[in-house]
Amino acid sequence: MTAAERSTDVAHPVVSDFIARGYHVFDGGVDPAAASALLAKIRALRTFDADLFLSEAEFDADPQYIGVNPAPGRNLLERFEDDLAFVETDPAIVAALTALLGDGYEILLKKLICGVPASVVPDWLKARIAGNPVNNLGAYVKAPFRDITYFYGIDFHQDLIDYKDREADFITLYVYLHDVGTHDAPLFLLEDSHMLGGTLFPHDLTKNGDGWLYRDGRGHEVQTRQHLLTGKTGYAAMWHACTLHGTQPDAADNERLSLRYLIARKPGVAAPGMDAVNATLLGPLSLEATRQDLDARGAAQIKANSVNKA
Ligand SMILES: O=C(O)CCC(=O)C(=O)O
Repeated sequence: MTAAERSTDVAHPVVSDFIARGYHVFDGGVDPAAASALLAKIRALRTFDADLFLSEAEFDADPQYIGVNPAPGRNLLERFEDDLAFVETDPAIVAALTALLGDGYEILLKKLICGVPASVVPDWLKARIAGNPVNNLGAYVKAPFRDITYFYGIDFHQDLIDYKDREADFITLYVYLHDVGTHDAPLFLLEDSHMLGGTLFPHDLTKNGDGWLYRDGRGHEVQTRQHLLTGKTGYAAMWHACTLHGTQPDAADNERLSLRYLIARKPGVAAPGMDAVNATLLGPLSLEATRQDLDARGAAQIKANSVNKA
């Protein structure tokens, strides 16, 4: 890569947005017709109703908290590779990813996320998970349906949470497959939170005004602004692996269906955009431990939740 190409990458708006705020929203998003067509195919395969869930007795007979999320061979999106071109070859997305991560960036993971509406979550389950910081419902969903990740809200977290000992050299790309308003469990994102680098989950957040005071436990703090990611079909945004975000339980009658990608620089490939962003962070780029909310089986051992007070 030439010096001129390097400076072009660093000048791209996605890089300045990541430095200034920790995220970037794509004006106009991606092709809404293609998003709707994919959504129709998904809905033809899966009904998002109470039948997704194990009974309480079935769950208690053999609780499984690990291996209950999409993985290679158990990922609904694997059958839709061609249908995902509207995201993966979208010129604005490709240009932003190239500016941040360099050539040949790689997709670490792509999956469908369902925000499950309150109307279909069984009462026994609601009672058990009330107040938990991470309500990923995979453990309670019947095995054949674990090719999607199901959330009933998740407290503010960094996507670094799943990657201990890995550098924050990756981004998350989120695409809404239908219109998402304030009642459809939109993502809440804390602007400027990336600045403190990696910090342990659950995070030290105090609500004030239209945002949150965020402390890293190492002597730094940053005043963040809460930004709600609402938008039309095809809405697309990406954020840094240290940017705090979360969702409240879906209070609407309908599920929210979104695409979630994690995309990283290829090992050994120059990524001047991401290097420029990471050079501005005050805290570490990687953590030996990312969370302290789970017991040895992977069950919640802390009851606390900030985003539900947002
Ligand atoms: O879509 C959601 O409800 C939350 C997803 C999320 O924050 C994540 O996957 O990191």
